[in-house]
Amino acid sequence: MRVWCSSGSALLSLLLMGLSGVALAHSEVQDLFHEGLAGPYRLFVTVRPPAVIPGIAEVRVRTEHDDVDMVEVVPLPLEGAGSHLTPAADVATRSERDSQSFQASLWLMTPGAWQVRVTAHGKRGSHTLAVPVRALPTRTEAMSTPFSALLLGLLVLLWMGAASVARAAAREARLAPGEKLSLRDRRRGNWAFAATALCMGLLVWVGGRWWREEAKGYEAILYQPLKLAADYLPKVGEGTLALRLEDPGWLPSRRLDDLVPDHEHLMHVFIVRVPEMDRVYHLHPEKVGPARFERPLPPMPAGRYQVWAEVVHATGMTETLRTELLLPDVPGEPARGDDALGTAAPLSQSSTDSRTFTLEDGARMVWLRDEGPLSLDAPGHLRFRVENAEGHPAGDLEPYMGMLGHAAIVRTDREVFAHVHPSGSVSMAALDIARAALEPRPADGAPEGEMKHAGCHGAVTGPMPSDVSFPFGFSLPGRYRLFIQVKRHGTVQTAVFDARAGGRSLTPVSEGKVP
Ligand SMILES: [Cu+2]
Repeated sequence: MRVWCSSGSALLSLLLMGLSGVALAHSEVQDLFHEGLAGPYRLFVTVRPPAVIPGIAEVRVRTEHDDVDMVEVVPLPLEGAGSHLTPAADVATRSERDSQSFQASLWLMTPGAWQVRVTAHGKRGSHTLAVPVRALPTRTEAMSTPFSALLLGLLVLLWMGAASVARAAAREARLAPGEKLSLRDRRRGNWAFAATALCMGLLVWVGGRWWREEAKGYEAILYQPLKLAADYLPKVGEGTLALRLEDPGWLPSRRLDDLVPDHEHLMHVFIVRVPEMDRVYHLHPEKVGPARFERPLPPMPAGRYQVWAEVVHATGMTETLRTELLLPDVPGEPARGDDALGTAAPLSQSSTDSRTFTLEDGARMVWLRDEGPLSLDAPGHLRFRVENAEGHPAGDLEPYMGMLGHAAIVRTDREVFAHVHPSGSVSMAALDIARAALEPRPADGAPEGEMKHAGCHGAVTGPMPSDVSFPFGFSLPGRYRLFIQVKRHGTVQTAVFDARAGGRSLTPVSEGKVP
């Protein structure tokens, strides 16, 4: 910053930036949430990853109890040699308004899978929690017109100023006091003016080229998710979904054959009919070949569908891939295994503020929330209660893929998608990788799968509960639809809620106006 303000060359680079019309700036990124135990301390960690890498991740930690004296945070690669070389940790600053909240900023230097280790120090000792974080350069931003105009004005000023100084020097430097300018002096001055202006022009042109090359270089490392191609195979069974992954070539180290299961499946797919979002399908395609997955479809009405597929690489890098799919009426087969489906009122006919939903089995799910739109940047718990027909808490929720509930939170313009669990929005598989380096592995024969997830990922032991909650916060404004899935008596039930984050509208919004 010092150099920026004091040196002419920095001003020149600023001007060159103006000419190229591109600047790198912060852009919107969905926050990550994780709630878990660091020893005896329950911590709610929010990470806002940077949109530009190297960049700064903002970390917020809230402790459930008031006996934590200090919180330290440190970023590490999620796996590989770097994951064992812990640099010095930063001490998080305690909030003045809330003594149980801490905040820190961390540099993430390279794109890929990272983890943030959070250590809580207090009366009950020092204990650490690891939170996986994706560091992805996602965007460059164009410079605003007023700023471009300002820089262009400064450029012209500097250009003319330099040329005028050269003219004056060439014309008058050697004149004695009081001596008049000769025609020759004037000519020499004009030549100096022209030559300097030309040199400056050349400098600006070379600088502009250099800047564009830099911008192009950066654009080449911008994150490109794996490409997803979806096809409908009517001839296979009653209709099958075929998915194919393709690597657009982003990081040479990314592979298609290294996917690992995340809560028991290699791929989780959410299919939502658009634009009304009145049907949702949560399917788990199986691998049928290299980068190819298939799954029989349940009965589905004809229409246009948005497909989100979630995969996790062995590196702990999670990716959400998306595509669209046009379907005719699909005869389909009844959903099997962990596959589930749900229906809801079309977006255009529903309120942006719904609190109860009648489940297919006659019970109802209630969203325990405050009045009005949801606050932005206010991480907390989205709480839901299942009540039986008599209006009493049902007390019969069973683990579904190892967890008490699964939530898909979708902004209605489909630009934001989050798959959230009672432990947060970080991937379970990445969480296991992060935790493996911190904890001794379970001994051979220790219960895996459902019980492991139930114990580790915020589910329950003892009597079955009625409530499920998801640590989450809305960091981007807009209208959202929430698909909440729980399992009762062996059947998955899907509830659908609508909400607006930020803004004020609580009236029904028609499709043309969303979000
Ligand atoms: Cu899930």
